[in-house]
Amino acid sequence: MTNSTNTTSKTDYDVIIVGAGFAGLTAVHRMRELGFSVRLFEAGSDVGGTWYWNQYPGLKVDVESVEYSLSFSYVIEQEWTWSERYAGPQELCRYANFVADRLDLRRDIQTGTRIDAAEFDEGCGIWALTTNSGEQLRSRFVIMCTGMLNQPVKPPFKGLDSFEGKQYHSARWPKEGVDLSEQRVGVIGTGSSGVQIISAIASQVGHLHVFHRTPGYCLPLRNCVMPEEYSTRVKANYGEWRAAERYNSFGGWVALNYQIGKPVTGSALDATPEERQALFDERWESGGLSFYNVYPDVYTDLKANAVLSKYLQDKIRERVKDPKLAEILTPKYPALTKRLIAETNYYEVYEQENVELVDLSKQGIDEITPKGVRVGDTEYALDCIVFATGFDAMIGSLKAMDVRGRNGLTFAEHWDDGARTHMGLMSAGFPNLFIINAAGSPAPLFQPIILGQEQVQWVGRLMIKLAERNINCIETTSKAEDDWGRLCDETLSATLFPLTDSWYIGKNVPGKSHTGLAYFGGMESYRQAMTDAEVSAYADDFILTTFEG
Ligand code: N01
Repeated sequence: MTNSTNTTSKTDYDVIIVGAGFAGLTAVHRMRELGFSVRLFEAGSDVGGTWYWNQYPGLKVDVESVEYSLSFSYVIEQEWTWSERYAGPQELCRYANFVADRLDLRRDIQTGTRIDAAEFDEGCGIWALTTNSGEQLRSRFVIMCTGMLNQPVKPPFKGLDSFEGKQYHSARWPKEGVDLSEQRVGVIGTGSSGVQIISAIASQVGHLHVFHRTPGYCLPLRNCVMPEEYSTRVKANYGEWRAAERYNSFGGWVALNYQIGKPVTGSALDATPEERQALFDERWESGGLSFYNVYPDVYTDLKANAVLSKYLQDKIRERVKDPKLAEILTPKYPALTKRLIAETNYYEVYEQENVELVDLSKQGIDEITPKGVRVGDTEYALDCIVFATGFDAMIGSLKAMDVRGRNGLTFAEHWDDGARTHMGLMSAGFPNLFIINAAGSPAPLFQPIILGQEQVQWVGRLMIKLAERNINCIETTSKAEDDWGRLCDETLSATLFPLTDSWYIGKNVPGKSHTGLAYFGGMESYRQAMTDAEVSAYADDFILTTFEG
């Protein structure tokens, strides 16, 4: 522990939180429970986070609503009832509002206010933040709840700005909706966003061109009106459900055919073909992302994975009648190494006469023209282009902000060559700043609401411990970052994920490094690392400072 001289220790709040998604709401509640003064700033005009920003047609959450919800409040769990098995963004935003009102969080939340800049004052260990209206605020701690999939990316196509029609990004869809009827629409991208948009708009638009580069494993979501019996049963057993979620190391969700999914142990290769078929069929019928809960070695062993991949490839070939089209739409990479895509009647859309797939696997988009999209010698005339081209995942939102730590260091500079964090929670040179569901955490492979809650709990306990010891500044070390980055990369290379280009490993953004981007070792070992830091009283891997005065 070092001592330093206090310059101006006056603060407006103990903690400033950025972002009013589920993690931000959790953080406000927890900080207040612990007795800290807190203020949350949100750029959007309302709470809801990712569900506030993503409101494109057809969007449904791909984890069951009863699980994709906050678990720290018994009152919230019991009083809120979901209307659908998989809620849409409007209902998820209503839920976020319900949480904010029911827990009386709103008085500490300022919406419509973006934090434009944050600067660490090294003289006193305090953050000075500036909002978009020029308001200046000082806080001892900052918790960034800015989301792992928040910063949209658009490929830098030649002629992008020349297009005379309308263009939209899936992640910034106008809340008032867009009338696409009779329009010639082009959708670029067939990840989760593109597939849901395509399925929803195909029957409304005049003509739909799908610009398709890599096929994904798309599976039926099987959404439905929430069965009352199911909702009641979950509420009566929420404790058991939540525990099962927390200890499901990959995924972090467990619902299966409205039951708690039994954890599967053992190798896919040791099971008989009949056993595998029965397990896979059960998941297929259950719908959604339940294939994440199959034999654990599908993540690590190509032969085990091939069994699952073939099952899912056959399902696509059964659904797509035209063999040539089926070939284009069938992925060849190991299943699960890119996020599964939960859909409703996606493959069937291609049977419609007004829908045309443009295969980009051999010839990419050459340019956007004033009239549409050109691929090779063909120009596709369009009234509207939808970019469903994804996000600068894990690091994008912090890199885009003007956050300056020690020596004016920004995240854009610090993470230029790959993400650098310790446990995905802190970054060297950014004292007293915590990040939730971010780079270096298991967030891409675990339910981010649960992870966010556990991280916020960890931060809260840390802040209490610091206060008890009269320490007012904590910072992780470069060595801890190096070690954690190495661990992230080792856990990644022990899996099949490096075999496929995806946002999990930064390969959706040209030139982006995968180093330290996410922790692939599962939630149990991640939790252990967080616990070890606490047990050691932050002695290793952290610098603790007390400012006098
Ligand atoms: O983004 P993506 P997303 N030319 O990166 C294509 C979560 N999410 O917004 O695969 C042509 O997955 C790219 O092609 P390719 C979920 O975790 C959840 O769909 O790189 N195409 C790909 O098809 C998800 O995984 C929900 O060959 C180009 C697409 O754009 C994550 O967000 C809903 C291209 C991008 O797909 C991201 O999903 C939505 C180019 N130059 C999202 N560049 C639910 O809960 C990119 N593409 C339901």
